Amino acid sequence: NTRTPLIAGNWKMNLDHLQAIAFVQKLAWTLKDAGHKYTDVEVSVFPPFTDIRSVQNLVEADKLELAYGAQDVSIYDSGAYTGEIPGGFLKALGCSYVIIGHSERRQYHGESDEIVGNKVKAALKHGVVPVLCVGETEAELEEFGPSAVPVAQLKKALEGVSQDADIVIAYEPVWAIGTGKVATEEQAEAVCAAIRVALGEVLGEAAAQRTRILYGGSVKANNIAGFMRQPNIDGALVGGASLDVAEFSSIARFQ
Ligand code: G2H
Repeated sequence: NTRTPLIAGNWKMNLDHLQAIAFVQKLAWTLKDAGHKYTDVEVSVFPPFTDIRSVQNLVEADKLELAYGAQDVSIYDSGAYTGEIPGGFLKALGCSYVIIGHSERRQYHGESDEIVGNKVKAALKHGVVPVLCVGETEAELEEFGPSAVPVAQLKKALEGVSQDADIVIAYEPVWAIGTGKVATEEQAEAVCAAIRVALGEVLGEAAAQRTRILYGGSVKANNIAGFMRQPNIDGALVGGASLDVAEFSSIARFQ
């Protein structure tokens, strides 16, 4: 396939803007030293909102081969929505991507499939690529089997999205997030393959072939290679292991 792999570092609520500057500088040097080619594997970081301007300055000043994005976006464009950040502001800060529907937002902030779908549309409207997260809890896995819940979440979130939309999907089994419990390569591949079939049904075959599907959930340097060998896994959304420069840059090299 011709999909460029994407290694995405979801910092969650870690690293303030000063730590972010030090981290991004070190990451860029480490990747460069290792001979990393951005055109072969795209690397993106997802810092907290308050870090994005600092990351932008650094990336632009030093012409770093590094993408960045936000961890959430408002469904609104502007107005009286205290605490919200709209897609237009992310675009203005050079964000390529925005994570949408992460299980932590679904769980702790009550984000429904409908809200997630509206956020996907809000991001697309402003030219920011949504990284749409789907995944099942352990109880859902037992009740409905491996791919039913992620596929249903995907279909709901993509209602009304155009066939030529540029999106990324991240399959993150909730039972494997930050728990150290990793899905096997075969388990992850089976769900990602089912997601690709569903993408074909909703957005058409061309979109299904073009769209990158990432695996997320306790990805580390010592398990990335196995995931990247799978035909339907095009990268990883990395949480804990994205906070360590050496570990994250190893992951970006699949080793
Ligand atoms: C899943 C993942 C990144 P971790 O949330 O989104 O985190 O790699 O820590 O399981």
